[in-house]
Amino acid sequence: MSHSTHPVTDRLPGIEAVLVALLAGVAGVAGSFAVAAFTPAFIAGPIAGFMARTLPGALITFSIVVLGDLGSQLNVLLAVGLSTTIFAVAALLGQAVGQRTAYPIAGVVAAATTALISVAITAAPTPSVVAGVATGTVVLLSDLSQSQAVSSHTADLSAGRRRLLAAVASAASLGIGGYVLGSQQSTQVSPPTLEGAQPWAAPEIEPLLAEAAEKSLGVSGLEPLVSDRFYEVDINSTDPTLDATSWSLTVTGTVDRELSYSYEDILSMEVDHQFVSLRCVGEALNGKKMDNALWTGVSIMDLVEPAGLPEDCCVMLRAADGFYEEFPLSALQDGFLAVGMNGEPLPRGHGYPARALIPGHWGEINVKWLTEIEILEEEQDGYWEERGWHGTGPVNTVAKLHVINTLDDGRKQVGGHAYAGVRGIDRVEVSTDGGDTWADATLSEPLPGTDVWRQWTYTYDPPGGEHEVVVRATDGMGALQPEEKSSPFPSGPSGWVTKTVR
Ligand SMILES: Nc1nc2c(c(=O)[nH]1)N[C@H]1C(S)=C(S)[C@@H](COP(=O)(O)O)O[C@H]1N2
Ligand SMILES: [Mo]
Repeated sequence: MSHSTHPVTDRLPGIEAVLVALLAGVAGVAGSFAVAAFTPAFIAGPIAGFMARTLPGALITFSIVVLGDLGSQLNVLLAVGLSTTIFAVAALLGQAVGQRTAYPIAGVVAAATTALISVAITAAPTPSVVAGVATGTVVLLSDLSQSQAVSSHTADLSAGRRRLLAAVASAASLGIGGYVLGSQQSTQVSPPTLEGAQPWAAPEIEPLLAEAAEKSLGVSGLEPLVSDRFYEVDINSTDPTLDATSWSLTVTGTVDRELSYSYEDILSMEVDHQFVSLRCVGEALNGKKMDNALWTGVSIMDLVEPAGLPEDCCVMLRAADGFYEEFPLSALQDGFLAVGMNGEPLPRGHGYPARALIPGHWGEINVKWLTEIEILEEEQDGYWEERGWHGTGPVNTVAKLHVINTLDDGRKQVGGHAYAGVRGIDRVEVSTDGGDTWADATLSEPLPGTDVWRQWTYTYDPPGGEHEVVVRATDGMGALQPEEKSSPFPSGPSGWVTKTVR
């Protein structure tokens, strides 16, 4: 094969070169995914994060409030597209250099450039090298097949076709292979085995989980009191992968002395197991970003008090993913540092190795992947407050309507969860006539804990035809949930949930 026979007429970047480059880019992204899966080492991870951090707050708010989960999916899709384009530029560069020399180095240049760009963005060598090899392979194979076509005196058109076909075939197989490999990877991190320290496996856990199962109402389709699928909300589309053995939690700022705790330090402290519910300030009124779990952890005050605290003001919690949230020092009093969830080490998606739980407050200050507790003398904005949200305060009272069943006898059964943070839930009422008349719903028996949701259910004979079901909760202070509807932005959704039932 002789590369000197490259058609010199092929001006770059012709449509064909661009297509080959894009295919090579697809293979490169798949190669990165094959090794990194959905971790920050995946090329699209940091790019999606960068976009989420730098796009205008109004656009992000629109995405959260109007698009919901679709918004973050679009962001990931956009990041994958951008990553493909970036690798395609590397492939184009390879082709351009390859054309100007007598040596078959297009693939090598494409591979090296891709790997370099990837490592600069992700700081992860292995997935970057694999991405480079995948990109380079597509460029190399398309290059080879073209020179073969040319040297076998095939017509120019056919040479171009063969080149493109080789790129399609190699990119498709590398792409599918990479996707399958990446999807099969477990991205859960297992904690280091520390002798005698597995507080999430304590004997108290099983009975508590059993209690939650028993107290859950037997309403078909209603999530039990300990959520099957706990929602996740993150500023990044890939979760950090922290190594607990090198992780530490520091107490800094205006303290008498700064402190640092290792994972082992925390696991050897006195632990407690608490049911705590979380709800995201940015969720829809009847959304599903409200859940409950049994958490294992230690008191945050036990960690910060030895540092010597000032009289007042604030605390900033900082995390390994670049997230930070600030709130009054007083809210830290009942703060809990969780290392376990439902009898398991804290899952990566929920903050492994450790997260804060601040009872009664919106989800956002329950900082995951916690690395620093900074004591402040003056107020500062947190990540979401810089973007216009007011999500550091106590949650709004809500009764959700998630289940509408028709029973065998023709009656309707409705149900959901009610939550009011540390105020607790005392009562849930249901109206089946659009709010004219009200009846009490049945509530699940309360679980131990100060910040736990309850389930409610109500069964009734449906009036003929369409009717309006309305639900409202009364908190433990006797306050009725306000009727007036408000958007999640900026301080959380409120209003009575209403649904038309047929
Ligand atoms: N480090 C970090 N902590 C975080 C977030 C984040 O993006 N990064 N999201 C917050 C938000 S907005 C919410 S609602 C809760 C959600 O916790 P979950 O994902 O465990 O349900 O985590 C909070 N803690
Ligand atoms: Mo949130």
